[in-house]
Order: sequence, then C-alpha cells, then structure tokens
Amino acid sequence: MKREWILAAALAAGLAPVAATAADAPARSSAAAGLSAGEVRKVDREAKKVTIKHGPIENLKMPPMTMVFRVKEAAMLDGLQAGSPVRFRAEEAEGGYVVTILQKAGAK
Ligand SMILES: [Cu+2]
Repeated sequence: MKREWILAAALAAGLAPVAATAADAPARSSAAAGLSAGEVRKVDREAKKVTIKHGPIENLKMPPMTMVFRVKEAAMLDGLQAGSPVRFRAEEAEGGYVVTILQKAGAK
C-alpha cells in the first residue's frame, strides 16, 4: 500500500515537470510578445532584405547569429540603418525567413 503510493507520487513528480516545461516555453516567448532582439547590420530596400545580428529567436529555435532576412514590405525598413537596435518577429517561409514585425528598439 505504502509502496504503491510512493510509486504514484514519484510518477506524478516525474511527469509533472516535463509537462510544465513543454507548456512553459511558448508562454515565455509570448510574454515578450514573441519578439526577438537584434541590431541591423545592413538594409537592402530594393531587395526587401535586412541583415540582422540577432539574439535567440524562440519561435524558430534559432541561436544568436548574424543573418539575412526577407521583409514582408520594403516600407518596414524605413528609418532603419546599420546599427539600429530592433525588435522583430521572424517566421519560416519557403526559401528562408521572413520578418513580419520590425520595430525600432529604444536606445540601449
Ligand atoms: Cu538566425
């Protein structure tokens, strides 16, 4: 009797944290509105591309790096230049990654 109770408790203790972790991950990124931090390295308005040195991108499970993104609209690049701190949302699309939200971040 007692042994069964301990087994059940151990199972519950073992399973609960796993379930909580899986549920927590999306909650944490949406807490930050799903935006990632970065710094613009290059703006190519004509090609609708922007190079961003970015921090971790949780929704794409991407570690920090510098890379080129396509942007949905060239107008999203208005007011941005190399060195601009930004917050952005990127989504995986055919043939690469597309920035769907791009905001100039406050002074660091
Ligand atoms: Cu990247």
